Amino acid sequence: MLLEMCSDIPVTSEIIATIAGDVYRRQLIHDPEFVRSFDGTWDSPLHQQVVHTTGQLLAGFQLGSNELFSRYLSWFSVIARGAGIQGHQLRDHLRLYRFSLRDHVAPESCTRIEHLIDAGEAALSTTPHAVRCCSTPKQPYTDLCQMYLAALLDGDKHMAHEVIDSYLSEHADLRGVYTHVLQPAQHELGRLWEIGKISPAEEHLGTAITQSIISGFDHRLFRNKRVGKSFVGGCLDSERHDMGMRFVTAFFEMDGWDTYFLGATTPRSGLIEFLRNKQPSVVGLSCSLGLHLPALKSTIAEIREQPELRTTPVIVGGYPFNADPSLVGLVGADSYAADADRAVRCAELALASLPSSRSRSTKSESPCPA
Ligand code: B12
Repeated sequence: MLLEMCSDIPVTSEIIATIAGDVYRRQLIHDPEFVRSFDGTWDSPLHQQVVHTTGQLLAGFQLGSNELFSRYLSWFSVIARGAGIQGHQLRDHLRLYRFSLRDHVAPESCTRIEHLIDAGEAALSTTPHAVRCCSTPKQPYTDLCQMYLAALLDGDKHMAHEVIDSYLSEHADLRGVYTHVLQPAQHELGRLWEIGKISPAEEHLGTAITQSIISGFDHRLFRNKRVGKSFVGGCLDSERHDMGMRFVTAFFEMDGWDTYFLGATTPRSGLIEFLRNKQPSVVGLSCSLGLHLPALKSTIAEIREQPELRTTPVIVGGYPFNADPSLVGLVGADSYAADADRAVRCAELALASLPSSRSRSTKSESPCPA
């Protein structure tokens, strides 16, 4: 039976698994060397990566965004080339998605999804296979960030704590440390992992050190005067990247908001119930993987349906939005900020622009100004 897909009905994990399973089987038959190279080099096996790719493709289809899949493919091509896979093998691999979609998806949806693959293929041949280096924070943080990153790469937690503690003992500049030291160091860990310069274990270790450092900041966040506003921040039920939202809630806390950070992988029903009980001034949702965007969109729609939350601004942020801010409107959020430093201002603007009785359908969604 051919699957009917439309942008209103979420693509289930079963549909993704069906298409991905088929693509993977075809890949094994067509070019087993591709599978061997990938599995021998990259940290997640190819069949898991094919699920990821299928999720990104169908997320692009559901949201009506060509850009999402093209950008994902340019990321994937870095990984694939790192695994020794040639350009023609990559293009053949993409062709397998076309065959599989034709077998499983009704013709009209299939044609639209194939347009995304066309756009992605074009991006493959024009994108230089390099990733943007994030290790260039502005002065005066450059040295500090380099020292901190070196400590992370050595797995030296004592040195990492020492670098941060000694800076903070002389400068009351917690915001600068978050924005210009810890964040770029984390992004750089991601870049080094992506190009195969460090292993997943080294990336995990560095991340664990940064997590332990920010846990020690809690007592510095809580002493500001309260402003009588509240913020609930969460990540969706399959989103494990919660570091960004931890930073964001820290900045709200420093500005005197009462914050509730729900952590990674918050189940949707629990999130909605929590929001209905708490009725915060602003809700923030973080998303790092493009394939989670359709779930983010339907979660925002469900928040809007709750009478208690009808006028509550929902702001979003994370890796895919930084790559393509037009996704903010596509998921139905009120606004977005590129980093924690801008998030509070973004929430305040969203609150200030609330008409007394607002119509969601006519409201314009836009990123906050820098
Ligand atoms: C650490 C990390 C992990 C950790 C997460 C630990 C944690 N507790 O957060 C672990 C190991 C779990 C992980 C897993 C995976 N990861 Co990862 N991960 C990263 C990494 C290296 C750093 C993330 C981080 O710490 N950022 C630091 C914070 C402070 O920065 P930030 O997230 O950008 O957040 C800021 C802004 O974006 C914004 N913001 C964020 N959220 C919000 C929300 C609101 C409301 C607002 C206003 C603003 C805002 O403000 C934040 C603070 O300034 C990134 C690299 C990167 N460039 O992001 C990859 C990255 C996001 N991961 C990636 C991948 C592929 C994965 C995996 C699929 C790997 C795998 N094969 O298993 C899994 C998926 C897990 C899942 N289901 O979610 C890719 C995604 C690429 C893509 N095109 O999709 C990245 C980009 C790495 C890379 N360069 O290849 N990962």
